[in-house]
Amino acid sequence: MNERIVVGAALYDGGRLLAARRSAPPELAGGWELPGGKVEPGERSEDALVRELREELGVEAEPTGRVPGEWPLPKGYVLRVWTARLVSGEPRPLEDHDELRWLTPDQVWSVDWLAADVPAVEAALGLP
Ligand code: 9L3
Ligand code: MG
Repeated sequence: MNERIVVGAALYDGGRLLAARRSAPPELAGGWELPGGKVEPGERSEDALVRELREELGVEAEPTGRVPGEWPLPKGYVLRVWTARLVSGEPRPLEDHDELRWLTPDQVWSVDWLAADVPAVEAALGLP
């Protein structure tokens, strides 16, 4: 039985954190999240993170550290988060998102984060 792990990126650039608004599935649409997705069987978590950011945002990024903790998701998945930095490219909402926002520290709670992402974002604040 595979571990059900979803990886998310606290992608920081110049002290701002990237938030992505989901466009799918319908029950999550409109909610904001740390971009990322499911780890595939046999895949390393950091590799999954890099792959997801490439697919979803069209950027090359580098994980810089694990954010301590893990947070439950529906269907037995858990969310694990890494801080990350941009290596190249400018994020665009290519897949599953319809808006991206770079949030300054005072703007972090201005978006409606998905439930699981609230404690994950709290844990990631100040870590870059
Ligand atoms: N999820 C929650 N917060 C996140 C991410 C990346 C994902 N920061 C949830 C949404 C889906 C599931 O995990 O229910 C799988 O995510 P994806 O593969 O659809 O991005
Ligand atoms: Mg995803």
